[in-house]
Amino acid sequence: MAELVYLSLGSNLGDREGRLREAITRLESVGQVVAVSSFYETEPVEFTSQPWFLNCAVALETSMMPRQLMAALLRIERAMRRRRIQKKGPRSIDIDILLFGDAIVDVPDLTIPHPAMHRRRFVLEPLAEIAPEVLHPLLKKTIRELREALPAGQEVRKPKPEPRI
Ligand code: PH2
Ligand code: MG
Ligand code: MG
Repeated sequence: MAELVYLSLGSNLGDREGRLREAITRLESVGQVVAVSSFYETEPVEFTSQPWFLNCAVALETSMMPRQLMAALLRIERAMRRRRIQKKGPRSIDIDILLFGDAIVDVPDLTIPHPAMHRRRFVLEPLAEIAPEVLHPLLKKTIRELREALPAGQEVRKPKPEPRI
């Protein structure tokens, strides 16, 4: 049975737009990409002394199980030569699982829903574009409600029209 999964993609090194597009293309081997948000120019948060990111959200239909999906996403990151040097630091590509249907998963190295998603404007702004009414299975609030509850700050700009893929 296929599940509808929401992912957050980010890049702040090199050709950021090209990286997001390449990752989205590679996701076609993991499932069916059913929606892609605009690409947002976002201020780095948590580890702040690094370049601005380009972030987007992707809806993916997949029949993989959560850990299998996680492994597939790590393989894409590796194929795209992501290097892990600084935790939360600059990266060529980052692909995070936000929601996996309404599953709740908490095993070593994998927590779903993503434990920081409701605090991050760079996640909620793109996600609200493609999934405003989707319910966070733990917080029982919609993505739109979570975005509206964010405190001011964390600059997010929407410069790019929706990518045609
Ligand atoms: N990812 C992080 C830490 N900080 N900031 C922005 N704007 N975008 C990101 O994707 C991001 C971040 C850790 O994965
Ligand atoms: Mg991340
Ligand atoms: Mg990650």
